Amino acid sequence: MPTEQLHLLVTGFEPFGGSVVNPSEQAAAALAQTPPPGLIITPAILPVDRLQGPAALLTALKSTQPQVVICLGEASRRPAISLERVALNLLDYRIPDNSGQTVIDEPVVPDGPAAYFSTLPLRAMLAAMQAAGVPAELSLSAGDYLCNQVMYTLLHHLAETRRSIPAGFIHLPALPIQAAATSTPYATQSLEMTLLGLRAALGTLTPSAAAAE
Ligand code: PCA
Repeated sequence: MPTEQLHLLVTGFEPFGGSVVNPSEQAAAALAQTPPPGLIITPAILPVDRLQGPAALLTALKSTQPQVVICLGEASRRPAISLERVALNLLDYRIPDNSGQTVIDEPVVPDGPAAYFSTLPLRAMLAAMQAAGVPAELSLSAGDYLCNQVMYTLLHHLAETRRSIPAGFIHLPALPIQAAATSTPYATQSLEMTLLGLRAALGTLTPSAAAAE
């Protein structure tokens, strides 16, 4: 008997801020290559560009028509996987994007709602990651850079198109090789540990979790 499979879009970002790797790019590719049982994962790597990043997300969303969307990004210097609760309608880039563009105190969507909540099962995902022995936490906000912009764009698009599928953003710690490249090392997480956590989190998604669409 064929078993029902859940289609996920999992996005990552290209490297940024002078780094040559991004854990989110590697994690999205690895998850798509070896997905947890019952899941079919389409990966998409987004440019760290204020216009092209959100546009690439919307293109991937339209072409894959997923039942769940999980966007991944790097939050270097955070010691644990962060399940983002809120996307703010605010851009205030602390560093330029990869095209050299900076945005200060602008909305993601003019006249859009102030914020959107993640619709992923965050508490269940947190519990699953911690049970797997992976450092993880809930995080109030995805910040005010590209990751927040993509999370807001995602949730705004789904709201505007009246699609109530589980969707949200997860920030990942930097990889050890990134801290090794600096003279002031900081807490990191190996890709293996990150993937263990993400696989546990994805295991909380069942076809019934996405049936609300
Ligand atoms: N992290 C950045 C943008 C790209 C990424 O991986 C952020 O936290 O906004």
